[in-house]
Amino acid sequence: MNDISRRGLVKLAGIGAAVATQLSATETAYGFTAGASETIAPVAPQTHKFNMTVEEARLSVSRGFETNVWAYNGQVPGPLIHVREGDFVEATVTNKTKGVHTIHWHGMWQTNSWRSDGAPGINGLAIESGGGSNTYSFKADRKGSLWYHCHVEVPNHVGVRGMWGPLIVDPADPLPIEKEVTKDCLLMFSGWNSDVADDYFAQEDPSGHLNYFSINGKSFPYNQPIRVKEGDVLRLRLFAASVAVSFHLHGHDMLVTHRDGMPVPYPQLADTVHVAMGQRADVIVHMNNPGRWPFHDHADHHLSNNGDTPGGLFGIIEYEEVGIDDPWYLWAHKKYDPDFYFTESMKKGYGLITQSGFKATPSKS
Ligand SMILES: [Cu+2]
Repeated sequence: MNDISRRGLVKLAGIGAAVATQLSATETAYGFTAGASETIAPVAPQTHKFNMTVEEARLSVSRGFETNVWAYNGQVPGPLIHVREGDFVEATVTNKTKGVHTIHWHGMWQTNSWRSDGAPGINGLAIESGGGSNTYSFKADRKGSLWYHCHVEVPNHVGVRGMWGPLIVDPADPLPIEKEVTKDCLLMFSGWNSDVADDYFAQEDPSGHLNYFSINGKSFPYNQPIRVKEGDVLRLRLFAASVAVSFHLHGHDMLVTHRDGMPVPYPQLADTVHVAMGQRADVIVHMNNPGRWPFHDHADHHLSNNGDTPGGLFGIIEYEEVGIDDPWYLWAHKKYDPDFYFTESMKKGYGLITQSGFKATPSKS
């Protein structure tokens, strides 16, 4: 080995040691190995140009409960936007509804692109109803678990009309622990108000009286299990889109690695993770305890469907090893959708990735 490459390695080891200092205590306790940072070949930034729509539709959230939504590309949650740090996004959005809307790209700095921030009357205009359009252009200058949402009459449009979707920016320099992840799941938490379900333009603040709650647009038991196998390293990306959650997972500790897309200085083990309105938390879980395990919000009101329990923000992790055929298992006959938590979509490369499973029923106009 010559001196130059040795010096390079020493330098790299120094960087690795810095990361390891941050992570080692928790990672060691947790059974992960903190490897030295690897050099990552720089990738040329790409430009992702795509079209989006806002459509009037009916979303079935729970048995007996449908609501009017303004759905990005006809689906709730809106389609996954998945890019890499440093890529460029050019999204042309056409508004096919009777309301006015924007897209705010929550978390982006919008350096030199402030007019694409989506705050109406402040840095741009809302997109006109009945076919108006706007193009948002910006560089993905933030990384991690971001999201997008409308910024018009937020208590209605974001609060109870489903105007939100995930925006994942892969970091150029992922932490060693991120490279261990074998399964990615995105969970977007929201509330609904059946009193205003049929009236897009109800006058009262509709987010003040929520009586249904959902993960990715469906209340328990109409949502889906997360299927894993022993040895999986599961990342849950938690999005408090329109309700705050105290997310609890049975049988495991979760390592909180990122808040709002950014690595936390001291990753922390927790069995309950609070995510305030608008925030995101990434947690990584070592799947080492085969069984069937609930995960749920610990705000008790959120565990009901208009008062009926169990319901709302509740789900189940199913280990393959234990199967699902106990006759008393309440989800034994569930039809399984492997993309309900965007797991398959996250493997499909970059750009705008739609999910047919989240399509709402188009409204007749
Ligand atoms: Cu809107």
